Parts: sequence; C-alpha cells; structure tokens
Amino acid sequence: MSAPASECLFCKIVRKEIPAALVYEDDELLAFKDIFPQAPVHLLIIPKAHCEGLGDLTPEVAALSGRILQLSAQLARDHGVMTGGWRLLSNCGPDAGQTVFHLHFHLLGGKPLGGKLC
Ligand code: IU
Repeated sequence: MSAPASECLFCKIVRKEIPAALVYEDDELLAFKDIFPQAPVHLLIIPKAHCEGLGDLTPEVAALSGRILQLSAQLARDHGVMTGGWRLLSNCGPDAGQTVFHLHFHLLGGKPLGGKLC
C-alpha cells in the first residue's frame, strides 16, 4: 500500500517541501542525486506526477516514458558515464526491493556494476 501523494516522499521533493540535490528539472520530470549512492554516479529520475511504479502507470506518466529514456542518456553523458557504461533500472514492488512508492529510475555508473541481474 503506497502513501497518498500528499505524504509521498518524492512528491514532497517535487513540491520542494524537502530538499534534494537536483540535477535536472522541467515541467514533467525531475532528477536528483540518490541520498545513499550505490555508485559514484547514482541519480534518480522521476515523473513529477505521482504513480506508484511501473505496475501502476497512469496514461499521463506512460506518455513520458520516451522522455525519461532520453533524459537518462542526457544525464549519463552530462555526468561522464556514457563511455564507461551505465545502468537504468526501476525496482517494482517488495521482492525487487522498492522502498519508495513513487515511480523512479535509478541511473548508476562510474564503476563496474557487475553483470548479474540478481
Ligand atoms: P528503491 O528502488 O525504492 O529502493 O529506491 C529508493 C531510493 O530512494 C533509494 O536508493 C534511496 O537511497 C533513495 N532515497 C533518496 O534519494 N532520498 C530519500 O530521502 C530517501 C530515499 I528516504
């Protein structure tokens, strides 16, 4: 069960009610540094509109998927990991380790990330 948008941590970041190290913002998308980075580059890309995750896509958020992919490549380039390699992933539900129930994509890079999926 996810928090309502009013209580959602990432909605609070979108509304600037709690701080985050923003690296990108436009009307629809936000990207910021993960507070507990797992790699030298660890960014989170989120739609501003609330939805729980990939299993809960609203038409509005689904329409942003191409923009999210484009932004991930732009950020990988801007943060210097395009050449070395990087990973984009979204944890979906408890077994995947999702802890914040507002759709987000982890962009990881800057070190060898390992080849295993689990
Ligand atoms: P997850 O896929 O739901 O586990 O990812 C949530 C991420 O949000 C996780 O990597 C946290 O470190 C990160 N995060 C954050 O960046 N800022 C916060 O205030 C909190 C979590 I709480």
